[in-house]
Amino acid sequence: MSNKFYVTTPIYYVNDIPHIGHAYTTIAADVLARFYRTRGYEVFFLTGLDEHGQKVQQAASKAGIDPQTHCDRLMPAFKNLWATLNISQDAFIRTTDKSHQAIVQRYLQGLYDKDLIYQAEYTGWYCTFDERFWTEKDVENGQCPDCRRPVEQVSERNYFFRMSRYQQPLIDHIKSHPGFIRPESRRNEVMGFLQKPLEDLSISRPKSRLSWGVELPFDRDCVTYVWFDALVNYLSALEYLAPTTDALKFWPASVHLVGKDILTTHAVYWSTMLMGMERPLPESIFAHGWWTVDGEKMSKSRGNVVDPNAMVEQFGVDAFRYFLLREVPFGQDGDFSHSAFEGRYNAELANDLGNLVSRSLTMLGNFSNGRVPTMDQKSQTDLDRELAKTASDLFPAINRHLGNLEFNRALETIWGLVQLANQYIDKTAPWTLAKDPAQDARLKTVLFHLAEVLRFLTLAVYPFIPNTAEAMRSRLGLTVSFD
Ligand code: ME8
Repeated sequence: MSNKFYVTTPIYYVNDIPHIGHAYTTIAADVLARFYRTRGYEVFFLTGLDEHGQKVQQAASKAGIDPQTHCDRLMPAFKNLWATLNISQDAFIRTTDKSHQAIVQRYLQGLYDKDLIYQAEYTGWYCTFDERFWTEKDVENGQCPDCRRPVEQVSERNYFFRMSRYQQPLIDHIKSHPGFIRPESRRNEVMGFLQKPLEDLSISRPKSRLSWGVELPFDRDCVTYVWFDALVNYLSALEYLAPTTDALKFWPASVHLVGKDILTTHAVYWSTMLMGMERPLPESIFAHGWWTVDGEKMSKSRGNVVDPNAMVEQFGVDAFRYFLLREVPFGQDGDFSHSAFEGRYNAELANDLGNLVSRSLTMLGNFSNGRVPTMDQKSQTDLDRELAKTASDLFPAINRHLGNLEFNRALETIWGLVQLANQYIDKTAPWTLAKDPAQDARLKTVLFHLAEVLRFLTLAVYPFIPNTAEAMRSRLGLTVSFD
């Protein structure tokens, strides 16, 4: 089989319209999917919606409609945004899909039959917002340690997944697979978390408290915990949404992209669930950082939520994609501000790249009738060799950086070539060469090198800014294929 690459985003809660944070993860996944497709990999790129659970049920009841209608109404906001942002997902999963629910139930039954799920009375501190119990030692001043909202004591019959059994195997796995949790700082965090005894995981909710979920196949009075339902999407989609019947070959996933807020659920819950389900663990889980806006936490109440649609309307989709991945190293927190956005837009997209393309095309048009001339070896100089060498080093560097999910470094390297090419034009001054017929061979060589660099750049920028790459391709009359 050819090389395969399976990338996922979290499935987003349909409790509100998507914002910059959702767009960020999804754009990053799209860049990887496009990049690996151009390299001939068989790619499966999955995104979708997490439609069950308390948050969605609450949002629906606030809107005064039933949860399914609520999900159906909000779903297009996500799908349309992904179309606007040029997201090339291969499948879009909704956890209310009947097939997904049946698969979740199959896994639940399988674990239950193996006695990996058991029933017990549970009393604990419950955070409604986070939909999870906390133990006595976690709770401080009656508050949830995660969201700081008040918690309440709840006692109920519950089903538990024997997560504790997998504590040591998980520690061993993380130790023997250095790339499993990335970046390294996050890996250390998870290892720290695993220093404390790992408890069994409550995977059920009584319908009396929460009815909006997948029913437990072995107890009709309960639905499953939303995270059990949600995490299974990464496997269930391969069974019923992939275009090929042998899509399970994509498992284990190459990389699950997640925000740092949901690393534990992926690195610990999902990994131990997979161990119980006797499936291999994903090759990698990468936790990226969070965006603040003008230095502040983004929130509805502050009124500073960045709407990706508005940004695209103002600056175009490629500028938005470019900024998000260029501004902040993936894995670190970052700040979004209009001034930083406009700064990069003007300097790097309009000035550096835009000027390079238009100057080069104008000169190719004026001095070479719009044709790429043949270069003359004898008239080559060190300037040409430096440019050609930088161009040929570009793809190995992008490959390395994207392998490490260093989107910003990949872009930095590409823009290094853009800037070098602009300097090359300034130094070689083709407009002066064109005035002297004795310099004809030299002029041809310079124009040849410029056209070559534009060809390289068209391919290099494609995963990040596909519309721009398409425009460059057609303006250059290139026949290169991106897929
Ligand atoms: O957690 N900056 O869904 P969710 C960067 N349904 N990224 C952000 C962000 C911010 N300010 N805010 C949100 C869930 N995100 C679950 C996931 S997966 C099996 C289930 C991004 O709608 C980031 O990717 O709350 C984060 O992990 C995701 O949105 C959470 O989206």
